[in-house]
Amino acid sequence: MLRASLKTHPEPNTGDAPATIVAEATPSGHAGISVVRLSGASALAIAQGVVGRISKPRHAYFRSFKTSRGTVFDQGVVLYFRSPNSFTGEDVVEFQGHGGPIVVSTLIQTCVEMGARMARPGEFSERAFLNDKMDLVQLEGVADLIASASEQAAKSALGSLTGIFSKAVNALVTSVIELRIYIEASIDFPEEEIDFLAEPFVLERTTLIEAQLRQILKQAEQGRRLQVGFSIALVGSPNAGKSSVLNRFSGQDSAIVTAIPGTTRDVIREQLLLDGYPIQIADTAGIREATDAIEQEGIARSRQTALMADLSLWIIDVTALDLTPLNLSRSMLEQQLVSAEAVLFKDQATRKRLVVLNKLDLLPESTQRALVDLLAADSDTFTVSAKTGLGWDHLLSGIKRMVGVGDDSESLFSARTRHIVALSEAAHYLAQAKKSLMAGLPGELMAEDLKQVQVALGEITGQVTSDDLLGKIFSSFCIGK
Ligand SMILES: Nc1nc2c(ncn2[C@@H]2O[C@H](COP(=O)(O)OP(=O)(O)OP(=O)(O)O)[C@@H](O)[C@H]2O)c(=O)[nH]1
Ligand SMILES: [Mg+2]
Repeated sequence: MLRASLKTHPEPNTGDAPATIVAEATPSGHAGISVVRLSGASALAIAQGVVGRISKPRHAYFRSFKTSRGTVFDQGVVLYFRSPNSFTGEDVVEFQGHGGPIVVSTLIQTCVEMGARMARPGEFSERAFLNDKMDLVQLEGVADLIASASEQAAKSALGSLTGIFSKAVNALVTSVIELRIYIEASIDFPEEEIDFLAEPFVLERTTLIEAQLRQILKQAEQGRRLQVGFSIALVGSPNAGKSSVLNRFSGQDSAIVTAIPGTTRDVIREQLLLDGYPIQIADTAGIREATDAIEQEGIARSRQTALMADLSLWIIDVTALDLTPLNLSRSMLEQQLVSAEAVLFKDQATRKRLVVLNKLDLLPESTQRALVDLLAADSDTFTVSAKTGLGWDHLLSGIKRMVGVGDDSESLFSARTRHIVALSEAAHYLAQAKKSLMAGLPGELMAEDLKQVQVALGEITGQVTSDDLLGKIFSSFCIGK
C-alpha cells in the first residue's frame, strides 16, 4: 500500500528485465574455495556457457569451468537456485571454484563476456529487497552479522535477520493503522465525532502503542550499542592512575605506568569487549598547568578526547582528598570534587561522566570501609584500586548502566542509527497525537500525526522509503553481498 516509490527503483540498464549481475561472494585472496555468484534472468544460460548443461535446482554439479573460447581454467561445484527460491528472488547460480585471484577473475570475466555485468556494492541484497525476499531491517541484519565483533553482537544481528525486529515494527504499524482507521472514520461522520474520540479506548490504545514504541526504542538502542559499541575517555590529574586503569581494562601493560607525574603524553587507545559490547577506551595525559609544549599539546588532546567520548571516567587519586573523619561526609567530599573539577575541566560542558576514586588500597582499612559506605547509594562515584582490582566489578556495572547497556536483558536484535532516528520520530508524532486527543482538538490533527507515525515506522523496514535512502543503505554494503 505504501510501497509506491519502490518498484520504480532505477535500473541503469534500460529494458525490461534487470541485468544479470556477477561478483565474488567470498573475500578475495588465496583460499581453498571461493564462491562467485550470478543473479538475473540470464544466470542459467551464462552458467551453462561456462560449465555445460545444468538443469536441476539445488543440485551440486561437479564440472570443469571453461572460458568463452573453450579453455578449461578450473573445476568445481556449481549450484543453481531457480527463481523465486533464491537469495535475490531471481535465478541464481553459485560457482564454488578454487580460491585464487586469477581463477576468480577469469570466471567473472567469462561471465561478463557472456552477458553479465559486475554487481555494484550491495546489489544482491538490493534485489532481495526489491523482490520482497527480505525487508531492509533483515538485510541490514545480514550486514551486521558479517560485521559482528562479538558473539552477543552476532546473536542480535541474527535476531534482525530472522525478522524479530521487523515483526515488532510491523505489529506496531498494524496497531497504528487500526487506530488511524477509527479516527478517520470519526472525521467522516462529524456529527458523531465527539462520541467517537471520547471513547476511553482511544486514549488507552494510544497509550499502549506509546509504551510498545518506547520498549522497541530501548531494545533498538541496546542493539545498536552492541554493533557500534561506545567510547570511554580516562581523564584526570597527573599520577591519578589513568594508565593503570587502562591496563586493568585491557588486562595487559598497554600504557607506561610510572610514579612520575606527566608520564602519558599521547592519547593511547585500546579496543576491547565489555560483556560482548565493543568499547574503545582512551588513556590521556594528566591535566595540569603545563609549561612544556609537548605536555601542553597532550593536555589539549586529553580535553578533546573527553569531549568526543560517549563517557568519561574522571580518575582521582583518593589519597589526595582530605578524608579525615571530620571531612568524611558527602557534602565535604562533593565540595572537594567540585573544586577539583573546576580546575580540571575549566569551562568545558560536563559530559556524561563517572567519578572514579582510585588507589583505594592505599587508605587505612577503616577509612576504606567508611568511604565505601558513604558512597554505597551514589550511582556515579566509585572507589577502586587499579592495582589490586578492588571495586572493579562495581565500576563495570556502573559503566554499563551509564551507557544504556542492561545487565539483565539481552539484546534481541541489532539496530542502526537510522532505525533509532525513525523510532524517535514516530515517538514524537505519537506524543503529539496523544496531546491533541487529550486536549479535545479536532480528529484531523490526530489523524495526521498518526499518519506521520506510520510513515516513520515504515521507513525502518522499507515499506515507505525513497530511492535516495535505498541507495545510501545498499552502497554501504560490500560488493558481492
Ligand atoms: N597503590 C596503588 N598505586 C597505584 C594505583 N593506581 C596507580 N598507582 C600508581 O600511581 C602512579 C601513577 O600511575 P599511572 O597509572 O602512571 O598514573 P597516570 O594517571 O596515568 O599518570 P600520568 O600519565 O602521569 O598522568 C604509579 O606509580 C602507579 O603504580 C592503585 O590503585 N594503587
Ligand atoms: Mg598515564
